[in-house]
Amino acid sequence: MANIIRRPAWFIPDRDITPESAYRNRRRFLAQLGLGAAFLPFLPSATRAADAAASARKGYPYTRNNAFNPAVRLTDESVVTSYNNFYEFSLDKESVRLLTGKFITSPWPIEVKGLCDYPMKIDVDELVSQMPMEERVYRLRCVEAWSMVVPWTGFPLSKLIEKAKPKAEAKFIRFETANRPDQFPGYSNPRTAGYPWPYFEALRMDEAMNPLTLLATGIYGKTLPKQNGAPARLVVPWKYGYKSIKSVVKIEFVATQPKTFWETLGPDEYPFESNVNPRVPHPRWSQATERIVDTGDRIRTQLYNGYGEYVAKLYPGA
Ligand SMILES: Nc1nc2c(c(=O)[nH]1)N[C@H]1C(S)=C(S)[C@@H](COP(=O)(O)O)O[C@H]1N2
Ligand SMILES: [Mo]
Repeated sequence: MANIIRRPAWFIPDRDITPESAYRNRRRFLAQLGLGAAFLPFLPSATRAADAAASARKGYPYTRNNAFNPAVRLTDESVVTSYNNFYEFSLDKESVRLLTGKFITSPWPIEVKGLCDYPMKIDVDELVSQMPMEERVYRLRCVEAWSMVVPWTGFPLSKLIEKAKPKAEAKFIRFETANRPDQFPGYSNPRTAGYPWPYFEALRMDEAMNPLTLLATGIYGKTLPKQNGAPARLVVPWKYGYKSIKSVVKIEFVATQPKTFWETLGPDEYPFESNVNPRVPHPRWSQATERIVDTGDRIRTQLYNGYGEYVAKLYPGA
């Protein structure tokens, strides 16, 4: 199967990147990638070498699983990494990336706790080495009515849940983002200082176990940039983007439906379930169509963001 995958420009086969070849022999490494000398001036060389070494160390890129591919082109990587909602940094999407300098994402222990037989605290790198990593292309639909198509790298959240063995009483799963007042300028920005930090989200257990639900640690064949939720974030492609919580440090099994960050701020506008649905307008705007961020094209929004085949059964009577 791997042979028939059409590799995008950013796809680098594993065998071409080892930490040594990437670090010690950068020129030959870049030549192997087909990047000419003309490419070199665009980034500081230390950044290039360090990025390549870090990606290689973590085994990126992983093989793409084409089972869920939407029949649409990928959004440009430069747009996905520079147009971000991450209110811990800024309300302004294009500023987020520029404000992540102080954010430390390694080491990154993730705590799995609550109603389960095997609670654990595990570093994200260790988790990656234990989990079945793969790449998947999903649509991402923000409640603000824009959308992207992103190649994520990660593993099905169900695999981690199975390891923790939740008890029968565990009906929901709650997630929390890191709490870093000194690293998140949004905590002290007067417009967002009053928000109920740290960011928190939750899913029903059957939603969390659905094969589509990923814990992502990468995009475009590389580790996640900070602005996209490094080093690990949730991806729930049939729900509005705010359910896909970034920079997760805590995962907790609970018996009753937890509150979420956005539900706390606006229960009528951001309800717990928040499935993408073109027929249910947001109280202040229509959800019938969406704007593709890089092209500006407007397309019709699909029920469950086009993933009904996999998730409609979770919502009988909807
Ligand atoms: N911790 C945290 N997670 C978050 C957000 C946030 O502000 N903080 N924004 C959400 C929203 S509204 C969207 S649309 C997506 C955006 O993900 P992206 O920047 O990778 O496109 O992240 C979601 N996860
Ligand atoms: Mo969003």
